[in-house]
Amino acid sequence: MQKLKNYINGELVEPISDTYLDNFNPAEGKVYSHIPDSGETDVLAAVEAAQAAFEEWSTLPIQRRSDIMLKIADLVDRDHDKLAMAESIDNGKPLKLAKRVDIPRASANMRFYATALLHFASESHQTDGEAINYTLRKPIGVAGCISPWNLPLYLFTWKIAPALAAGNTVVAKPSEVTPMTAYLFTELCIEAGLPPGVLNVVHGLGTKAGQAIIEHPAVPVISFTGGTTTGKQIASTAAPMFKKLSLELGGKNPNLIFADCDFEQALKTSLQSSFANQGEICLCGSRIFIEQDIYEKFKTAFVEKAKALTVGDPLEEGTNIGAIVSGTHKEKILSYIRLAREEGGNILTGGEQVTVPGRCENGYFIAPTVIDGLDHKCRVNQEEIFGPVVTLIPFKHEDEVIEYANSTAYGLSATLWTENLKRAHRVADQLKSGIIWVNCWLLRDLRTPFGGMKQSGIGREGGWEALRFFTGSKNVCIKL
Ligand code: TXE
Repeated sequence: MQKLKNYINGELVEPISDTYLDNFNPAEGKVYSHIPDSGETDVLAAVEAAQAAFEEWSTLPIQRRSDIMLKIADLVDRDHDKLAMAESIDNGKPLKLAKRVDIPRASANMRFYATALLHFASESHQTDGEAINYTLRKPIGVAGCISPWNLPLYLFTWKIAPALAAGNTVVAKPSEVTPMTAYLFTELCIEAGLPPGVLNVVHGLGTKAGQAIIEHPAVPVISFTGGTTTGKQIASTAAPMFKKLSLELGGKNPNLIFADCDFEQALKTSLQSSFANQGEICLCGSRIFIEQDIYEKFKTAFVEKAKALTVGDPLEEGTNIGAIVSGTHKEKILSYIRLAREEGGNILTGGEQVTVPGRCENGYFIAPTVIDGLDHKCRVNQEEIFGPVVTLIPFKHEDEVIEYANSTAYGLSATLWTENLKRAHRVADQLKSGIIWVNCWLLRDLRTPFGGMKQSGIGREGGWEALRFFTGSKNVCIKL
């Protein structure tokens, strides 16, 4: 059985403790590889390597930094099919999704920041002929990048690319639930000739290896994507150490469908925003608010389409819904479905786990689930479920649905369906979300600021935001 290794100082190495964790194939419900159960000593070695590499990497001509990052992107593209297969096996997502979304976006993340760094500039201010100010933006040092299991290589590269492009060196920890593609990525870094210590990847538990990265005094900047609860834990460690912190956390995203929408488009895209990646995307629209006049029409059509989705072997072309990422997460989702029943909800379709015959009979599968009859304030409509579960809620007036949409502790994204331009601007302005899609979903321009409000996190990723996050600014004022 394959044993993954840490990537420290340019080499693939065993964990110092020589202890390993089981890595599951969620579609089959069984262990298929082992990952290092890294601890503080592994993290210390990684940070030392990153510190030693910082001077050279941070002063490397930017074209050289760009070239190496572009070479890595080329190798990701070369190994597209291998990486997509690995992602599908590790996460449980349909192979066709990994091929179409996860791996191309990982390559795009590397390319985007490999070229952005060539154009990243700062500003200068002239003060009434008295003085000239110029702002320096310099790399900070060793960046800690911690990524989750839902879009493993996509979100791992979304963090390390800007950190590296800005001239930092990195100690990264992918989720212990889905470590495989980050491991394969480190093999490509070696092949691309990334200098030793520039990127270090330490595998293991969040509360052990992850915590050791957060609390290491020589890691002044942390970028984290994961659950809100974990985000609070990380912030409580990092804040007293005055670390620079970016937190991309959970969401309970509203999807507002007005009667004047393009009905077929709203229906088709809402199916995607509800169940793509088994609903395990922090941007999924898990609360669907439908204007009363079209509520029954939308409900009937949406439930019919949800029923038609194929839950199956992630490797099969016809599969729409793959395996839930872990047994633990499957139980969490099922607990919320039970809670929905207790809170008086109607399960319109789904609501139970599914047995997929053949090789996947012991895998973790849940049917796409649609629930209505619940108040917008109940727990199922307030708490992140992070699975193939959505609720339908009717509304009569615009100000009513805006109140409902803004009623949770989260504020990551929102989707809005209307053909009325004034309403689109008016409602988007009032929604308390960091990202708002009108008549579309998950249409991404990497230059745009990405992040949430309230308990969906702090800071922004994307575009210049990420390069500003991963650099420190210094203003120099010179008397004329
Ligand atoms: O992720 P965790 P989990 C949500 C989703 C899910 C919940 C928890 O609702 O049910 O978060 O998911 C590392 N110090 N999202 O528990 O714990 C951990 O090893 C340092 C939304 O699977 O947040 C992993 O690498 N690191 C999210 C990463 O943090 C720590 C995507 C995420 O793990 C740590 C995933 C610690 N103390 C889940 N504890 C999104 N916003 O996309 C854990 N980690």
